[in-house]
Amino acid sequence: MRPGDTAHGCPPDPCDDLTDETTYERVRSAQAPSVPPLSRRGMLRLSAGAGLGAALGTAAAPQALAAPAAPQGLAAPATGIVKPLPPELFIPQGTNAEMRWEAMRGQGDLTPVDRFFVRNHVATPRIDARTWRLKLWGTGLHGSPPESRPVEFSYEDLLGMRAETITSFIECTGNGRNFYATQQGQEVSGTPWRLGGVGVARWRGVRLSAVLERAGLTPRAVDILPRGLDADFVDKGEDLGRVRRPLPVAKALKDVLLAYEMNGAPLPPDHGFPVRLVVPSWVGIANIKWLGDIQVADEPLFSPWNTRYYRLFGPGYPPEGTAPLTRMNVKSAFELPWEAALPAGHQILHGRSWSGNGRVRRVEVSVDGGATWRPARVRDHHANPRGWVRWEFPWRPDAPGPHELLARATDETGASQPSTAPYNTLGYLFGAVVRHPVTVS
Ligand SMILES: Nc1nc2c(c(=O)[nH]1)N[C@H]1C(S)=C(S)[C@@H](COP(=O)(O)O)O[C@H]1N2
Ligand SMILES: [Mo]
Repeated sequence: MRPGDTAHGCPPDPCDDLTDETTYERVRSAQAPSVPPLSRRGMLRLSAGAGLGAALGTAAAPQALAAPAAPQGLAAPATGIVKPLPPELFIPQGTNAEMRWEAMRGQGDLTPVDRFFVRNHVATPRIDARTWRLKLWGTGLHGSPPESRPVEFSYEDLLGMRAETITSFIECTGNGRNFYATQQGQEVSGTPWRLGGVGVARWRGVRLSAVLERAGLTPRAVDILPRGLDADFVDKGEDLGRVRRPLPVAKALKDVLLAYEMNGAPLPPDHGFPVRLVVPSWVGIANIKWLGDIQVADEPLFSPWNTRYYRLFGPGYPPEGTAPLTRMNVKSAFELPWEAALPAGHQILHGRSWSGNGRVRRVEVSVDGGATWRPARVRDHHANPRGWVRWEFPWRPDAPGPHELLARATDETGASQPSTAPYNTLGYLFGAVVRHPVTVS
């Protein structure tokens, strides 16, 4: 199998590009006409790991795959996050940490690790790379009947394979969720991020396609299910098991990386050490951290992370939600504190824009509440399609007092930022223009 091959056991036409949302939706809804959150079918899929437990000769699959637990003494503070979270760089969000946008002011293209946002369902696990193994198993691999052993890769094995480097953003699907309430008066559930649930890093690692190929990917494989080694996620008393989210083989072969380095250093514990998935342009949840195993299947796979979460639910959507979300949308942010105090007189405003659809082509700024717009000066015109562009906008405030700064970007597909975002109960994909309050004195 090579990246770009389309033979995955289905006619080329609908399987051509499962990274295309419309195609993905069509193919997936044909395969699973109705998959309500945690349906019986989903439950059966969820228990499919038992086959691997048997393969490993152990009673329970999850334990069999778990890396050595962290010594309790090393446990991080209450957040479960290991790195320091200085208040000038981060806004605490429960088990997560949001980047303050003013922390990007004066930075280069990349988000330094010390300020990269953290989104953890549970605490950051401490994993020993010497004993860690990545296990691939399932019906989508050659010679991998349920009773056979998984194909294993050690950390050293991966370091010994051809390395590839990509610069890509990772963004939480709920980034901007706060504005459903504060700008649109709509109640949604989930972490109330403003815009700091995003970061751009240079990721180095091995192509997932190379590892799948070595493991014996068959043309019949359609979905893979990467799973983290962090503890089970419990949602309102219900144990949903370990964080795992299916990914179509077509995307897996296209541009997905098994990353072991971030910005030139080994992955930090909070960002997935020893190895995480980097799934460019897609919803943050696809980028599974602390990767332990990957199921490769010749049939569609389901987990709570593509059935009850990471779909759009609410009025106007089917009861089981939309198809699983894939690409992120267009967003823009000013490199300013929220409610910044700005001087009177001439100044340059700075910001960044990004899109899961590809390059940002144009950015406009409004300083009069959206009545008039003027183009910002985009600095990174040849920007890589998986990153963001930096832009500048000269401004001389007309009067002291409160102002709202608005920025809106348009990407290479023509997608732009509307003035309101379509409501969905879980508050995903807030892509509307954000009204950034500042006070001039
Ligand atoms: N194993 C595991 N992988 C995970 C998560 C998690 O909680 N556990 N969170 C996901 C979500 S929702 C996001 S947005 C990204 C965040 O990556 P970061 O913490 O490195 O910024 O990781 C994803 N991968
Ligand atoms: Mo996320």
